Amino acid sequence: MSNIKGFIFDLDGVITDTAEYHYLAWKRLADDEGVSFSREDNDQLRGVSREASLKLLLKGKVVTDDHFKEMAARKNAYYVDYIKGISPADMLPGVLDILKELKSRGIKISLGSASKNARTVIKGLQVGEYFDNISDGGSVKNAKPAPDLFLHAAKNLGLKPEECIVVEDARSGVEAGLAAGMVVIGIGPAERVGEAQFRYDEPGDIDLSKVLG
Ligand code: B16
Ligand code: MG
Repeated sequence: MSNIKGFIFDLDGVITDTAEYHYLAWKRLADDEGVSFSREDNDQLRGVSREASLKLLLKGKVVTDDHFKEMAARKNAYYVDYIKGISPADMLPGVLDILKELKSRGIKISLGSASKNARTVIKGLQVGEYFDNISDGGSVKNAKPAPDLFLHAAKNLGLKPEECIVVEDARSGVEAGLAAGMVVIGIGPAERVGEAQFRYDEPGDIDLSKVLG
């Protein structure tokens, strides 16, 4: 894999674990609306955009466009409140060392997150200096599993897709990376990310020597 010149990291589940805050915010909205919502339901929303998540949460319940938009905004307001306290201590173990090693190897780094709050989270984690580019929920129209977000990231790094490795914890993200023609490192169980060329249980387990050759 010596042709690799860039890494594109997903955010939630790879750099930090914001899934718990997404859960608390969706749960609060579901309680407001009298809709049932469990942790298992939340796991289906991993890597899924805000609007697509809300559709899944509503489980077919019919609502007006205005009510839908208001609910999406309300969930986000709850979420933004939860992530106010994010600090460097919220980095997943070992990830900072990986970012440092990639930098020392001269490899470019991008974020490739579905979240429109990605910049706020990166700022809270205080790791902005490691990123040559941030592609987030506002960068492209088609969300994962479409390849658009990762192609946007590669283009902004000035690299070809085949020169990039994507690190993803969501099934939709692994599909997006593969559809973009990139090498994918899946984080999590094989049932979820087994389609990726490499798989590790935790992001800190990534063996860069093995992946980069
Ligand atoms: P927002 P990722 C994703 O982040 C989350 O996994 C997913 O739960 C969330 O709905 C999505 O971002 C959109 O987030 O509402 O903040 O725009 O894994 O792509 O970094
Ligand atoms: Mg993720």
